[in-house]
Amino acid sequence: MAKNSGRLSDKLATIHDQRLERGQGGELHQIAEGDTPILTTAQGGPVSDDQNSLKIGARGPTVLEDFHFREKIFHFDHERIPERVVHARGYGAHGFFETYESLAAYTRADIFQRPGEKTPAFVRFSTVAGSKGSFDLARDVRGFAVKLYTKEGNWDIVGNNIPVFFIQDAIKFPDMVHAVKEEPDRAFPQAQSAHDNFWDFISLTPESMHMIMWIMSDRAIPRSFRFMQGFGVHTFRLVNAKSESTFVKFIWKPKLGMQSVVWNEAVKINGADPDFHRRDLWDAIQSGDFPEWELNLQLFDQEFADSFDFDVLDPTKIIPEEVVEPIPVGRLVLDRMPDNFFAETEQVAFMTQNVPPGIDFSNDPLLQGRNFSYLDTQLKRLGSPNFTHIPINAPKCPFHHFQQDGHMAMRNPVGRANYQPNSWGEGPRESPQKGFPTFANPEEGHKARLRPESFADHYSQARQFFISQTATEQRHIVMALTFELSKCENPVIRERMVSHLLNIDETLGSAVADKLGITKLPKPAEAAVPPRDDLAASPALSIIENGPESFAGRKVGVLVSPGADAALLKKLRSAIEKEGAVMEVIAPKVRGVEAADGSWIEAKHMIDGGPSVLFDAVALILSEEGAERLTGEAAARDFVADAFAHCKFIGFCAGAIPVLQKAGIDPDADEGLISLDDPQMIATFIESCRRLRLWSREMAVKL
Ligand code: HDE
Repeated sequence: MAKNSGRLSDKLATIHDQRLERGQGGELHQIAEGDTPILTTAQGGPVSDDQNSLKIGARGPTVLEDFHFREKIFHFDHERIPERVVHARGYGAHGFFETYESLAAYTRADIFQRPGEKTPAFVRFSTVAGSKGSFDLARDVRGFAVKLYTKEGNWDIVGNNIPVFFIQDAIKFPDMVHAVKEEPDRAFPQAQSAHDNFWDFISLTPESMHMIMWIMSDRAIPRSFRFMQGFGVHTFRLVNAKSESTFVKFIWKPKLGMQSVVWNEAVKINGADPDFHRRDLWDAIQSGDFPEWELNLQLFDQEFADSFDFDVLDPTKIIPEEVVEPIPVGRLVLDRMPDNFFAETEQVAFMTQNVPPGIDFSNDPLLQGRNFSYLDTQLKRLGSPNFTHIPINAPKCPFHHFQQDGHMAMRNPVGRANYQPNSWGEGPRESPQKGFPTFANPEEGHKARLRPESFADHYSQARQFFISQTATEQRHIVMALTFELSKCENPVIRERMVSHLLNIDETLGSAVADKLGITKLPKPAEAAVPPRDDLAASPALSIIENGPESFAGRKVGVLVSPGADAALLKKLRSAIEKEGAVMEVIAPKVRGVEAADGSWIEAKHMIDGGPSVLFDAVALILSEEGAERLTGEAAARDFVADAFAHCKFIGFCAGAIPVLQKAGIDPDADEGLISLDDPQMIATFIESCRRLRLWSREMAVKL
């Protein structure tokens, strides 16, 4: 900080530099000069002036000698590292994993030996298609990558919120990713699959049909990271101390239940708050409402694998929960945000090949390809083979090896011996007993570029997913497909997609065709093997069927006006908070409003900045006069109209009725509109909110 030297230029430059500190009572006061650390260069040299570069005279040229300026700009110029090719936009948090019971019978993995054992964890959630600065509510798969710092090395479960993938062989990944990202000539659209290239590739890749059902479903527009499931996708192995292997699939289930938004809402959230998901995680953790997931295992043996309808190595297939029941084995709690986004969330390096002894791979060809890819990508992004020296990537258990040197080496071997075997008695040695024991799976065959015939059924599980959805969710799939395909300029691509949909479900195919204005249905696509229609519906696949039991963790937005009923608002707040939910007040002005009883109601948002799409339910506590004024405001009308159209529960007092009416809503339209004039009804409002949405309204509003 430049101190006053009496020069006019210093005064001009430092006029705003008042370092403020918050006192115990929350008041701000200026920090005393002696308490401020001295600004230095990266070399540690104290800086005398950080406001003016070194010049010949006040208006003369800048001199090369200004090492402070040079270093500062040099460092700034190099602040960016390449963003991830996929999953560029992400948000992470620290936490821990707690083991419920010993799983020693299945795995020797240290993390699963002792009940109650807590293992530090870091999780990064992400979207796949968009760039780092894209919006959160893209229709997209979400990454769900978990790093567990176990006592036998880091274990990364680099999963998604969808249990299947687009492709069966890793060699198709670059094509798939090129196709979904912005088109190379025009460099748009950003973070959207609704364009020709994506649907061209998909319609020529029938193995993607199961995944298409998932990403056209509400799974691809989650309400928040806290309300989505995570999946390891591939079949892995657990290996016990006797070298016996059990196949396993990993599933993370959110304690708060699943929840998604509707598409019209997602589009508006992206405008109102592009950081909706990261803000949600930040707010929850900062307020002490720590999100939690249970790790579930689906365990099965070779005999089951041989008898199952599909190949367990095929990553476009699931094993329905009704067929192999998931067993909860521990919980993941996220309780701390990173101190610095770049250092931790941006630099964290997940790798599928990071597995501790007791966890092993299967031959899933997608997993095998990933095991190659992730190491490569870290070198490109982090720029040095020493990326494990960055604290977020370093193991938290003791580690010893002879790797040395390279860019940014922070830890080199100590002593004379940097090799082994050596006669100096120095350094670590391998341990056949404790070291990673690769499962000795017998392998044989001819070298060939082949796709197994057991991977050939591309439609049956897509159909199973579709028929497992509620009518509301099926409608959303139809609408999503229609929206996406309507953005394709080439009608051939639309028709080709419809020909696949007809193989999945005839009503689905014809509904989409109808909405796209395709009058003559194409023939169903040629299928490698006949699609099956005998797979039973799996209720576990529906979000609506697996929603929460309470409204905890959700948010109610309450619109107030001057003259509002403060007592009613207070009762509402206490009921909402008792439920474990959050209430936020929206007012015509951000400072808040004066209530009828003269008290002051603080607001968090002004009406234009707090649209109802940011909340799970809304309430209107308005005075007659306040409502009258709000009826003239588009933002207020949109607030209620959107809440209604998105099937949200709406609590209101009598004064608010004109605003409802102005937005075209009959206050008696349905059970989702709840009068709060009788405070007893607050309980009814909260109980209704537990259902999250009044889906029966959807047909009436025809979004
Ligand atoms: Fe990834 N993936 N992936 N992926 N993936 C990356 O690694 C790759 C796949 C997933 O928050 C990259 O560090 C290949 C499936 C997540 O940092 C890269 C294939 C699943 C993340 C890469 C796949 C995933 C990534 C880019 C096909 C779900 C973000 C940056 C064989 C099970 C992790 C990076 C984070 C990131 C390669 C397919 C999940 C390029 C080759 C299937 C959650 O290495």
